[in-house]
Amino acid sequence: LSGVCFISDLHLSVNMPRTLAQFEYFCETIAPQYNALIILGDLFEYWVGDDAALENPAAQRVAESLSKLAQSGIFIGYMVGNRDFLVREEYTAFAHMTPLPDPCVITINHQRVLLTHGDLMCSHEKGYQLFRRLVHTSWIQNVFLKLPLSWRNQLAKKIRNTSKQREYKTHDNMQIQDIPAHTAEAWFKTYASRYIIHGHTHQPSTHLTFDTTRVVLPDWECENPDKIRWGYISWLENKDKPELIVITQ
Ligand code: OKV
Ligand code: MN
Repeated sequence: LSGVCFISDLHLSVNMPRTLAQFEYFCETIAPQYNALIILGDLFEYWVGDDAALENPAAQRVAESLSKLAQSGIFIGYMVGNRDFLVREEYTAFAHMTPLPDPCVITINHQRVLLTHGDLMCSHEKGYQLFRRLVHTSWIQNVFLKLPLSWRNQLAKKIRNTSKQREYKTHDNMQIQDIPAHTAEAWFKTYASRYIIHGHTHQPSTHLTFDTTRVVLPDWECENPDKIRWGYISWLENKDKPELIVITQ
């Protein structure tokens, strides 16, 4: 068995011990069956700078699991998401991951496959796209990263709480809307790809048209033993299409 596997939206933090344990299990038993593991963002629930990883046991355990995988010869690609976008080279190198830009095109079995976290395709989320442009501005990131860690932690917590309140006010359920069809179409065209693999929307599915396939990764949520959800996309070497695997209990 060989090929590539994809995961995203684990939203790991110290408050997610069971989801973290599930990720460690995944790294020990499933990922080793592939040549490459590609992480498509939101591996962590929040990130305020690579220096914070030193005092974050979850970030340390993730790095340990990934380093073991890398040492066994498995390529680990990592694209940041909308929550862990401040992960930089210091942490990716520490965890033996290779940073990937968002979006990027890879070739599998002579077919162009577009990889993206997915938030950039949420063109209908105007408020979010404004927030994204702000926090992706390099000088604003640099100012933020120069603040003392305790200030960054406090500021980030405030921003998360404000965002949560707003989401609860606007939607009764906290679901992220699916990608608009015309946006997906435009991305397929722009990148001349037959496949798009992404996460972010937490709505795992395979969307087929006559000439395109968009496969959406599941989020991971294993804290409640009666409501477990995790999964990955498996693209085996000799197969011409990917397979979405979602485990729920
Ligand atoms: C990540 C999201 C919190 C969504 C802040 C500049 C600024 C970076 C930051 C602070 C917040 C990331 C880094 C976090 C994502 C949220 C709330 C909603 C929808 C600044 C650069 F502007 F304050 F100077 N942040 N954190 N959200 O807690 O990880 O994606 S975070
Ligand atoms: Mn996301």
